[in-house]
Amino acid sequence: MTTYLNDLYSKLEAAYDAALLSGSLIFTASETQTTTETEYNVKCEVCYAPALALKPKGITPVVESKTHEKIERVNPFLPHDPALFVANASEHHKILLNKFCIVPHHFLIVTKDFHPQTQPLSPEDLLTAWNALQALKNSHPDAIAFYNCGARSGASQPHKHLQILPITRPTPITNLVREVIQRRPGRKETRPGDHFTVPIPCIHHAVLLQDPENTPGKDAEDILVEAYIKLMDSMLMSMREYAEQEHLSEEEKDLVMAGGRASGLAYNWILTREFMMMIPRRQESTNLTKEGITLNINSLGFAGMVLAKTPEELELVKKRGVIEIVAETGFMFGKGGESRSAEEEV
Ligand code: B4P
Repeated sequence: MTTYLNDLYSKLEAAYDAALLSGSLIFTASETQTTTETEYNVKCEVCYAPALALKPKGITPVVESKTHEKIERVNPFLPHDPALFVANASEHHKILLNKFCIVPHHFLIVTKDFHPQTQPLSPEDLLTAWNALQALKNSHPDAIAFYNCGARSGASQPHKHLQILPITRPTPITNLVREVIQRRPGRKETRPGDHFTVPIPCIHHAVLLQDPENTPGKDAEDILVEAYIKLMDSMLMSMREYAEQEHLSEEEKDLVMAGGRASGLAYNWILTREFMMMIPRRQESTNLTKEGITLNINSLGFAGMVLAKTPEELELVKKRGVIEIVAETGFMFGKGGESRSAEEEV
């Protein structure tokens, strides 16, 4: 394995402690509540962090003169704040601490040069995320990597960055995947390399990853790239099928097909040491309620973890359930009559 990530956790701890002490990093305390979503056989999480409602949104006003005020977008990753730098992660990636974290040691894998967040992941991006998860496997075996790709994916920063949440418990999606792939009488065994889906009512695809140690002729990069291409193909095919449904309006078809063109594609991507998953996004936020409430959803939503910043948002998630509200930001099955193909049935 690459030497870039040697002692990753000790480096994260040292950088985190120093950044917290100096005020360069803002940790927001939160309260996590669990929802039991019996229809989907999963317990999900709502993380309630009211203080985050005050966080700046990536736009910094710069006063140009007394008469002209210019709003300028500042890239927080180029140049980065040295206090948030942890280590280089590869020749072309650096690790930065998430300045606004809820989970301690939450970090970002950022390209050293500017690349847009609308770009697909490169083989080196995939391998770097994988290597980081491997580097944490003793301290955080259930850590999760994610990428919010494109305009409707929940990304707030346009410079390419993957994120890793070093959590000590399996996320709801990891639990759901483990449940789905479990060998059971009457159920087809899911083997490494197989494609599968979980009971989430919107288009998504997942692949159970092969173990590079036990897969002759393939290294980790081959396995990751193969899985990524397989998921991308399946996702685009599902979106084309979705757009062909007769009951969809022309506007709706355009929206789906825009997603099918690389420039308009928005999706969430999740990686653990066990599986990779991709979920195309139809919209950035949940549908506006009549009370005027809407929640921004990023990849963590599809990991079964939603962030609520106001009591009203918390109430909405608890009332409707995480899976239901998250799914409406993707391309839902059932709503309007569309169905899964037989291959996708769990
Ligand atoms: P993006 O992909 O652009 O967006 P995001 O993760 O959805 O974060 P966003 O900024 O929209 O945060 P939100 O309030 O929804 O990622 C940008 C990343 O860069 C973020 O992690 C951001 O915090 C970080 N960042 C911004 N400025 C920075 C700087 N100057 N230096 C370094 N890093 C910087 O959510 C707030 C945080 O909570 C996010 O980190 C989010 O990932 C996390 N979160 C969301 N849901 C969660 C959940 N259920 N449980 C735990 N954490 C959760």
